[in-house]
Amino acid sequence: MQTVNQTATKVLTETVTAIPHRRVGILGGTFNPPHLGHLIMAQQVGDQLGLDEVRFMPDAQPPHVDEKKTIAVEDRANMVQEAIVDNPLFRLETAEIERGGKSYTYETMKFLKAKHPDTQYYFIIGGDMVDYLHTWYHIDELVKLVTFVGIKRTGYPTTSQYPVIWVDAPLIDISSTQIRQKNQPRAFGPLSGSGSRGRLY
Ligand code: DND
Repeated sequence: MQTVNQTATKVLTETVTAIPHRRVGILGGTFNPPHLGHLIMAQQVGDQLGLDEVRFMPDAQPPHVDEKKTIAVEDRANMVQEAIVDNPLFRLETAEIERGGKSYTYETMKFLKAKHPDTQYYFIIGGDMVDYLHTWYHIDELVKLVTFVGIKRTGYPTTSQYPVIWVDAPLIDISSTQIRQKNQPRAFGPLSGSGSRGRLY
């Protein structure tokens, strides 16, 4: 009898310790609009870190210190959904849309971590943003909730006062600002923000 119990305990312990933590990348953004650069960086991080999934998370209201003007979140989220739908690694994370208001990353990650305590979150940002982390809301607490992953970009330092894992990605010389300024729907297809919903930019 004693032997059976010991065996059962051993099996249970092994089962529990064998459950892997889910490792999820979060690519937060305003996605105004989303573009190929976002898809490439998400894929690179997913592949290089061997993540279970990468979630694209549109902010409801950009939380940046320098205010960002943007189109409606529903339109940005629809464009993201269209862009990622064929990639099994990618998902849409709607936590910030559902919460509404200013989308402070700390608030969102505190919420997601409380909901899924066993998930390890990797928050992906472009190398150009790493230098601004000190301006983020409650950054000292946020770095305890997530692992930041920085995408190397030429011309930007790969050092930070905060812990950041650096990932190489092919240089993607494209930005949402350029796309809005060029405003060339045919050149970018649905990601330009045109189509069944009409012109957004
Ligand atoms: P952006 O609006 O800058 O992203 O926001 C990025 C994330 O940071 C969002 O989740 C924000 O809520 C969060 N944030 C920013 C500032 C303050 C706080 C939080 C706070 O809580 O206080 P974009 O839509 O412009 O781009 C998405 C990501 O893609 C960014 O990390 C950007 O750097 C990156 N990216 C590129 N990286 C490499 N090569 C390119 C890129 N184009 C965009 N060509």
